Amino acid sequence: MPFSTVFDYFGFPEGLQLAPLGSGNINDTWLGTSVQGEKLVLQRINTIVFPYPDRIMHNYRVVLAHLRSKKINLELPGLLLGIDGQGYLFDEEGNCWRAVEYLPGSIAVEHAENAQQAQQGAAAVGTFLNGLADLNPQLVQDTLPGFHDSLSRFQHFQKAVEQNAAGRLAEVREEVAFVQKEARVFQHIHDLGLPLRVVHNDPKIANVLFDTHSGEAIAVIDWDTIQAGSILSDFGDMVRSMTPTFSEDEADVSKVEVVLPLFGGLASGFVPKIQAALSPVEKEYLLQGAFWIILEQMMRFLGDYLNGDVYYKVRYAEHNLVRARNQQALYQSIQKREEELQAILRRYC
Ligand code: GN1
Ligand code: MG
Repeated sequence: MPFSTVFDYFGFPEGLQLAPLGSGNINDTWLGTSVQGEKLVLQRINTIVFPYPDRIMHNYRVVLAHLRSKKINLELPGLLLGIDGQGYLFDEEGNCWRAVEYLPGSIAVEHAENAQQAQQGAAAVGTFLNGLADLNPQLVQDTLPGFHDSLSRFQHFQKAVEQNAAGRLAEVREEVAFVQKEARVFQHIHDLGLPLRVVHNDPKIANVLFDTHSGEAIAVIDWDTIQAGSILSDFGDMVRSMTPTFSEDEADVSKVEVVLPLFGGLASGFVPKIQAALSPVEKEYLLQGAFWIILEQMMRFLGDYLNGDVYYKVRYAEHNLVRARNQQALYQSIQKREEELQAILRRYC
């Protein structure tokens, strides 16, 4: 029974109750509540996706120390260090466990309910990234080498199409053709020669915690993907998750589109927090980050569907396909509104 090893390692009190928490697509998360009502977050890291937990922990410490030294206006949940001070444990079954502090009175959402929430969420991510803007990227390690290297991901996607491992190609030819046609976006991004920075790499709205009562965004969580990358991809992931009124799981694609007031909220929250740190090329091409990341996400879901659902957790057979079509609809709506979105962005940078 792995839990007893985990309990001993972290020194959890007897009687701690575990309940599933959150909606992560990769790791498993539980909320632990002690008999006295104290809470903590326990996670099982998917080591097929994250083969280097030691790097995750290294980055966590570096980022935590850096942000704490700045006294930024965000909660920064600490790690529980365990008996050896490493903060992670491989159990007898080869699973990797770690635990972090719980932030009381906080909730996560799957999409923005209104412009104010988008603004709050994006401002928190802006504050977070601005705090990291002067952190030397060489001080963090690649937890997921090539994570947003879309050119390489595209090669893998092409292989998945060729191999057709799950025999699903015939039903998704149109979606495959769409990705192949739009893939020039990846080359364009590559050719911009964007500055490398320490970024989050997964700042979707579900990774921002809001205060249950005031609705204020109080923390940016899920730091496993933090490594050197581009600010455009973080901007893109916010557009992806904060500007539609439905989550990536919505199957009715007619509902999935960029909502201009939500985009306005996002831009007005994010840009002022980070503007001073942005280079001219980043400012000019910020919106390209949305095309990049939404297409990349469509390709990742579709590729996983073709491969037989080996990467993302799925709740039903068509889940990855539904997500891919959802991302396609969002991408197309951003194409349609590009000029308006650019005009909104220009108001802030
Ligand atoms: C995964 O595990 P989670 O839900 O935080 C994925 C992200 C995707 C996201 C889509 C390591 O994040 O890249 O954008 O699903 N994380 C990894 O919701 O692949
Ligand atoms: Mg994540």
